[in-house]
Amino acid sequence: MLNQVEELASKAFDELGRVTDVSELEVWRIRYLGRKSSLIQILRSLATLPLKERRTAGTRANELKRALEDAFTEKKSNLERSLAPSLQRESLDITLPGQRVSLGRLHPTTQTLEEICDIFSSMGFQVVEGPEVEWDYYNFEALNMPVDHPARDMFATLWVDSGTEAGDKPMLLRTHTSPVQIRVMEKSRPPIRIIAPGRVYRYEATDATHEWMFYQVEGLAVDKNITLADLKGTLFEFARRLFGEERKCRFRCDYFPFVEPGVEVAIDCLACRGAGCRLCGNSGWIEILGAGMVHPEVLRRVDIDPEVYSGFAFGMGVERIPILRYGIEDIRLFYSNDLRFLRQF
Ligand code: FA5
Repeated sequence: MLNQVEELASKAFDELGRVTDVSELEVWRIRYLGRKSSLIQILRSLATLPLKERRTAGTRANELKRALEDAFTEKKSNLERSLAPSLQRESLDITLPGQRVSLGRLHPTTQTLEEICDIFSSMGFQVVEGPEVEWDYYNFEALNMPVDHPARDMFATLWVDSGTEAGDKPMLLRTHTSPVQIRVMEKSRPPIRIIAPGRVYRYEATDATHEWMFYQVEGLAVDKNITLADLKGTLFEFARRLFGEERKCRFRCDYFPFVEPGVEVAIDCLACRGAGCRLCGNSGWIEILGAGMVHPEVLRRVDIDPEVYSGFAFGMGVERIPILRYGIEDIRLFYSNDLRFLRQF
């Protein structure tokens, strides 16, 4: 028993010498002084020893316990003392005022897109997306604009691959969100009610109301008995919710090969209240979208029978909405990364 106590003593002091922080010291304390430690087991088993041996072993074990306790206390205060300066150095002054975190904000286009999507979602339209790099087939051909159709000139195109090599399919940056109509109708059957927000690209000179990259939101509804009155009702309700009751909305005939009849919708210019200014090109109106009844040829191409089903579609320019609302003088401000402009929204 005595040998066991001596062995334990040398191991414990040896290990204590290697302890470098308070958490290691706590592990050491549990190992050598804790309730389940060998030393406490030895003290408990003393009663089973013959009297003589009990005395010598007991005295030595109790001495060791005291010595270990003293060594523990001393080591603890040494460690705490060596820690004090670094704790003081690292301490926080919680009375100091904090550093202001500057808040970012959503781009005005993103804010408008969210608003548009909320309005149409509440009318039962589902939000879907399509690719920005698109095949000629979806951007033009399936929309009733075969190769050499003059209406292709309405959409000055940025080509990715003109498809001149044999077997190559022409590929482009989509010039409008209307190709999403075809992608949706290829995959689903009526009733269909979707909107498709996204970027579009045009190879055209920029001015106060025209960018070469801008956002559109496409809308499409196909079902039995859909009429132009449904299109008007939907767009008037949209304009009323977005711009308020007092805004004026103008429907005029327009031509798009993928709708029949086609219309153009404009809102009275908020900057000049219809009197005419630079922003509205002195017309008093700003055109925000093109629309119409889906052409029977387009429905036929995606195997939807135009004798049974009809539909309306629209494509709206997103930036023109904040332009109208806030009287922004130039669309080019949106993507020129001038924080003084962007921070106003
Ligand atoms: C189209 O793009 C058709 N796809 C719209 C459509 C969809 C018609 C479904 C019928 C049925 P348009 O080229 O007119 O049409 O563009 C639609 C809207 O996008 C315009 O009313 C205008 O608000 C906006 N827009 C057009 N060109 C520009 C441009 N360069 N910069 C900013 N906005 C533009």
